[in-house]
Amino acid sequence: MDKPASAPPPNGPAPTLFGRIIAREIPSDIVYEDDRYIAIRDIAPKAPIHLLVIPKKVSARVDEITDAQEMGELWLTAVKVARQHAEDFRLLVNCGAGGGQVVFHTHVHILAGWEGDPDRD
Ligand code: DGP
Repeated sequence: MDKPASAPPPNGPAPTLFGRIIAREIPSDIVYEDDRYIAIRDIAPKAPIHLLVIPKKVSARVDEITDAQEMGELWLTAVKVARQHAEDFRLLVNCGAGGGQVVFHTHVHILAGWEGDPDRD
């Protein structure tokens, strides 16, 4: 009998780029890891310190996370990792292509390390 068109592929959904980094299939500079999150250095840094905090539980975009505890834990982890690298920092999430998202596996950007005002010309 044919499977319905909506059935997932037999081996589950294809891993995301960040899923492949978590699985060590793609190398990255890992700065933090626990059983639920990983943090890596961004490959194209937009600040002297540019890290990405990535939940191991896959969601494509941050607005798919509807559980307050899960959302809170993501932000608490981002703050914890940020504080390991800088006293002052910026946390940023791009949500959807129109919001600048390129990798569709939820992640929080940590940007830091500027000398003085990051928005100064
Ligand atoms: P976003 O636009 O929010 O989806 O940000 C995706 C970020 O991921 C972007 O700043 C560049 C970074 N990135 C893309 N590919 C790789 C990679 O293979 N390794 C690492 N470390 N970062 C990557």
